[in-house]
Amino acid sequence: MKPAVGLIGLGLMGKPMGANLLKAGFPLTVWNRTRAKTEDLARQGAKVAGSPREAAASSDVLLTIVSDPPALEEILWGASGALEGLRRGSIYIDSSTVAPSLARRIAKACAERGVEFLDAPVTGGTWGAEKGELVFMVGGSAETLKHVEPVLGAMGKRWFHLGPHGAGQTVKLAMNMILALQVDALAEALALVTSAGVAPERLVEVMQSSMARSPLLDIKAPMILARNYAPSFPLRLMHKDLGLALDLANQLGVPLPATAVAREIYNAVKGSAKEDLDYAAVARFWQKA
Ligand code: NA7
Repeated sequence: MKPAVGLIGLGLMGKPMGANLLKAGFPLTVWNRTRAKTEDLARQGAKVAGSPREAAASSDVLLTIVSDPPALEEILWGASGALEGLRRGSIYIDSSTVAPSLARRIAKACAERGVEFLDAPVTGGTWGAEKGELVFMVGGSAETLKHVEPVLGAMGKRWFHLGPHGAGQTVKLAMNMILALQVDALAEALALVTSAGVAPERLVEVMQSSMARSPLLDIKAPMILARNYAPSFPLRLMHKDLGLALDLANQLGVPLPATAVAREIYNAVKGSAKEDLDYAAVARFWQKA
């Protein structure tokens, strides 16, 4: 019999992940702060819990995917929080992107309750979440990971065991630094070409035949050229991840100069935006000028 899965956080990522768990036949209980977002999954067969605690209590495997460290702390340690609901012997997986130190704190709290924890942030964006092609970066015990492979397989195509608790989050922060810097570099190069009077499409065309080609270019260049920044991966979350990477670097004494500059550019765009934007909108830093 398939384990009962609980899912907390039905944002851009969580909702399609939940739909894929249902499609794969897992009994699913969901909770979301804004209850209206549970309706689609309820129609597809999910039960809706009254609190994070209730969702955790009904699960063999609990999965959370919420915005940031304060959101995760709220659903775990806040009123009717999930931690107190977790059953001894159950497994808890967090797929939010948060600080590695928070992942280790959660692992400790879980161990005290006889619960196995994995930090398992994802890459692949909403597109990967919808297609069931996410990639999980996992920290924690390899044996626990083995147990939940069928659950991860319903939502993703690959998972990497990267080390002890926090290792998944560390690699995820490094991954997002690279994506943020790539899009920032693309936006700068497009600004240069455009100012010099060459059509920006031509740069993209040449890049597609060069070493600078990347899947990221396929997705983000059309958004920048069309100035269409409907959020697939929101800029506010990329800004958060760059901050988390810089915090980690500060703790370790590792200089990240390019990331520090990029974070200021993301910060400027985030500060001047009224609407929720994709992180490709970092190009607005130059487009406004
Ligand atoms: P979204 O679409 O912004 O969704 C965020 C989710 O987090 C959504 O379910 C929110 O509930 C929930 N949230 C945010 N703050 C809180 C608090 N304080 N309490 C409870 N729940 C909260 O993000 P994505 O799905 O794109 O990304 C999720 C994670 O994956 C994030 O860490 C990324 O960096 C990677 P709401 O619906 O607003 O009530």
